[in-house]
Amino acid sequence: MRGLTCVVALFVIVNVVGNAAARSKSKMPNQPIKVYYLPPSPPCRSIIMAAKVLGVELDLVLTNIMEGQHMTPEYLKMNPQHTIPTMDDSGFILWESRAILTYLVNAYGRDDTLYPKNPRLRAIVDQRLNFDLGTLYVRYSALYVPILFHGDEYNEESAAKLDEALGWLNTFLDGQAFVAGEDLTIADISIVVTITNLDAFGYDFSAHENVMKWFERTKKALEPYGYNEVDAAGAQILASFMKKD
Ligand SMILES: N[C@@H](CCC(=O)N[C@@H](CS)C(=O)NCC(=O)O)C(=O)O
Repeated sequence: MRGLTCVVALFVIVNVVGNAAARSKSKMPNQPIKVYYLPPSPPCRSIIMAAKVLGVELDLVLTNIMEGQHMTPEYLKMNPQHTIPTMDDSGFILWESRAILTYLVNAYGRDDTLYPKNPRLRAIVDQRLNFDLGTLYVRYSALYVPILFHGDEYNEESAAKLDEALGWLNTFLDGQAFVAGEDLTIADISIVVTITNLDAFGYDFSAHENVMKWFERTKKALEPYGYNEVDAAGAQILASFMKKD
């Protein structure tokens, strides 16, 4: 009986260790995750930085939307909405950068700091991501897309709307280091690309002191994960569109 107990105990130990090994193995994709991208694209930049933070290898597929490479039948079959970034993780296709960010942490995060599992902490990250998607990035685009891509004049009304959103971001940052609390999360990685663009375009956000300080903090935190070569460099490409004529 004693012998049997030992055998059972040994089986349990081997199984637990085996499962743990399988779990830690399954933390990395079987093959590099394909991401269809273009270097200046802000949502693509956030994905590339997040993957670097997670240590997940990407297979970056250059997709020049200026030349219609996102409108081919193959691309439309994969993503009928024809946007970049689009992710292909061994056949699992996903677009919308914030959905990709949450997927990457859920699937491959070694811990949950970037996207906490605690429902209330996670809800704050989600709120910030939704604020970015539905408000900040929309207002940024309303001001800058016409300037960058249609050569339009600076629109004061759109600028005031953007500044109002930056004011809200400034308030979120009252008394905390990052946009969703004391730790860097995917909400910071998503929001920082917009702020990097504003910085590259010479937008004066000095009235928003918390945003200024957070921007410096976040740049520093992301420096080892491609802030300069991915995010700042991409924003400079966009800024060069503006200076063209
Ligand atoms: N909300 C989307 C926006 C994606 C998006 O609009 N990407 C632009 C490039 S930055 C694009 O693909 N434009 C081409 C198109 O929509 O046809 C995300 O965050 O992924």
